[in-house]
Amino acid sequence: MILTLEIKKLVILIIIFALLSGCIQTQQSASHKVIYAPSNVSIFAGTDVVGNLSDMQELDGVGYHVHEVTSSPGFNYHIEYYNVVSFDNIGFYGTYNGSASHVVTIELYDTNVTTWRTLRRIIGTIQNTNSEFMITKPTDFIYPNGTVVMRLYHTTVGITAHDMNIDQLVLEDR
Ligand SMILES: [Ca+2]
Repeated sequence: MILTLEIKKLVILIIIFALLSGCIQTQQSASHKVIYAPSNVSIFAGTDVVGNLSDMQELDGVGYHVHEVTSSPGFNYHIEYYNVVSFDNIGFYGTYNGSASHVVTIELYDTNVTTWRTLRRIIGTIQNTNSEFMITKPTDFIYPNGTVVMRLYHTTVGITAHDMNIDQLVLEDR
C-alpha cells in the first residue's frame, strides 16, 4: 500500500515536471531566432577581395570587401547557406560604396522556377542597412538538401573604386 502511494506521488511529480518543461520550451521558442550564417562564397566577377567567409558571419565591424571590375557585371558572387530549415528575413549589414548610376541587386535562387529572384536593389551608396526582406515563401529558395544560394550582382560595368563591404549577411528565422 505504501509502495503504491509512493508510485502515485512519483507519477504526479513526473506529470508536473513534463508540464513545466513544456511551458518553458514554449516560452523559449516564442522568443528564439535562428540565424544561418554563410557557409561558402564563390566569386565569379570582382577584384581586390579583402577578408574571408568568416568576416560575413558575425556583426563585429570586420567586413568582406569585393571591388568592382571594369566590365559587366561589375561583380557577381554567390553565398551559400547550408542546412536551412526555414527563414523569413535576410539580415544584411553592409556598405556599398557606389554612385547613382550603379545598381546592385541582392537575389536568391528560386529552385522551383530555376531562376534568380531580385529581393532588393541598392543604388548609389548605402551604409549598414538592415533591411526587412519579408520572405513569405522560403520553400521556393531551399534545395532538398537544405542549401540556399544568394547572389550579389552588380548589373552594369563597374569601376574599381567602388566596393561592397559586408559585415554580416545571414538568413534569419524570426
Ligand atoms: Ca563581420
